[in-house]
Amino acid sequence: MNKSDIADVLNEIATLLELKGENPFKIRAYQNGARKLETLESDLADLVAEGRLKEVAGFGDALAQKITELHETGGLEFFEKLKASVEPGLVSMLEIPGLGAKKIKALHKELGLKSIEELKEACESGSVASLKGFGKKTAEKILSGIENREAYGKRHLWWDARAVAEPVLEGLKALPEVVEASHAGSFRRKRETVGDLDFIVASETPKPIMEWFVNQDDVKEVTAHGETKSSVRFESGLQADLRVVPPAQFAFALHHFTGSKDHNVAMRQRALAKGLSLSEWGLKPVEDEDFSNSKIAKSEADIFSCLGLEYVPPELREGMGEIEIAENGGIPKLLRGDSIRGSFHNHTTASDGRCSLEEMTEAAETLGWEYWGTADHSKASFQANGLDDARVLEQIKSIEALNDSGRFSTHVFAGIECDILGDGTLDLADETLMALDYVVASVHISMTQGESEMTKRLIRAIEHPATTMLGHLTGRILLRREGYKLDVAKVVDAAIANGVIIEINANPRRLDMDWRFWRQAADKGLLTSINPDAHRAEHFKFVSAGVNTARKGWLSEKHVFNTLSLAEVKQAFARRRPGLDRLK
Ligand code: DGT
Ligand code: CA
Ligand code: CA
Ligand code: ZN
Repeated sequence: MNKSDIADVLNEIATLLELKGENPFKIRAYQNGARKLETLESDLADLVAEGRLKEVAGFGDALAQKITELHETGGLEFFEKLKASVEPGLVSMLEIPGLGAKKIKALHKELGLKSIEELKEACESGSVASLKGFGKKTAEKILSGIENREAYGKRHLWWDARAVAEPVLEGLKALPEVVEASHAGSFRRKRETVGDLDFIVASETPKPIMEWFVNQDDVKEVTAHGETKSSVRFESGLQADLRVVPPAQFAFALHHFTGSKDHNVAMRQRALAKGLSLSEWGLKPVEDEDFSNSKIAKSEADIFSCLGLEYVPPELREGMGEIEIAENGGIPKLLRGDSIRGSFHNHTTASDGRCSLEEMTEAAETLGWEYWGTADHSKASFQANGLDDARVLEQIKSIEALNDSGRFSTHVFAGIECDILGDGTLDLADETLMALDYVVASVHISMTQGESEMTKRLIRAIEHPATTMLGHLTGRILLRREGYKLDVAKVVDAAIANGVIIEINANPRRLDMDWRFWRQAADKGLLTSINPDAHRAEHFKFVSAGVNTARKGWLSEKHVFNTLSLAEVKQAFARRRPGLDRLK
């Protein structure tokens, strides 16, 4: 275990002791120990090895022994026993604002409450209010605390977090004391969801910056307000950490707090192999006690280069082998948002979209897109007003008329989001499908099939000659519903074998197929298209969320179909459908 992991354990011990009503001095000793450990500049491994924990950091015998045991074995018998002796539901009650260990003990003893759910019921039924030392007001406060905790406990979509994060960063950058400022953490790594926001600022005068940060308009609660670190909670429930460091330390802190943890571990190992110790404070010879001889890094790129590595973009810092690849100069040139020249899979008023063909085309033209394509629902999605064969043929005609009219410089392709029926057949007649420029095949019905049935179903749809791409592969809705079960590798192989694209559905709630699958799939030859699944013109901008997914999946321009020019797309569609003649 490293320093911060051990500090977490010590803090947890303090909490457990508090719940058991132990001696306050003992409790404080663990809390102080955790803090000391967190700010310890010397290398823990060295101190343990040399038996100098007590001498250098001033830990007492008992604490030094526990830290050593945790460091060497990753566990602690004392801690395990302590944990087992306390009801776990009581520990989680500590997270409720205004509820300390003393009150929790009383609730447990007097009402026999063992979990937050039971506590909630007891508040609602009035039994908490009638308890001595509690009262109606306290019960109400606990209840609202429980409700807030549910809202605060959850993760947030990256897209929603961005709406909060961007103005904060702009605000920070505008402060006169700020030399440099950046996002960090999972937000900077462009994870699909984020737990909290992290900001790193370079400045010699942190105080006014902290003041500004905790006094922002939509801050609902200040959870920490220190000299160099503050944390706040916004109205949305999203929490944000700010750390201010001296300019010379900025690159190191930015790298450290961008993470991921796994990436940092791999980087530290790499540094150690060169006799260096890397941390948020700097990169110094292992044998140095402090960072006065740290290497100088003006940017993160300098840190990587000190370790003989190519620069690794934040999106790739997930501890998935990126260091080894950077060592051999193999980091790809990742896709950029401005390479996107159009998009497929968009809905219009013909099915469940909010904008007409013309309105969507106008918006696409404003974005500078060379083309965009319709993909309204097919008839099996009747709740979305899906199109039957006749309506599809009608829509093709209006699209041709619009293209012929020359009203817009953006070309419109005629496509469909055709339902994949339960048995893997497609929802429209073959002639209809072949009359379209392209077909996005998606599952919206019979989603509860087992893995092997679903896999076979998707492969059958892939093998249909009209299928151009697969829509939202797993059907997941982030933070709400798991995707359906399927064998992704088999479906990917079938798509490659049949020249079918698998989309990155760029709706911020979907981001499906997930970035974790893309690196390997693209290596095998799979193409993607970044599709906004727009249901109104403003949704075209979802494409940027899809670009994040592509970048996290190590994709470059060459892997992405909608980076092709209009002429190239036309050629690709014609190749797939030789001799195709529109039904007039
Ligand atoms: P999140 O907020 O759950 O979406 O994920 P992150 O990655 O933003 O995590 P967060 O906010 O706890 O910390 C930001 C980064 O700082 C994290 O990716 C790595 C670094 N970091 C923070 N705390 C620790 C720690 O205790 N140990 C290590 N090794 N790294 C840490
Ligand atoms: Ca974070
Ligand atoms: Ca954080
Ligand atoms: Zn769909």
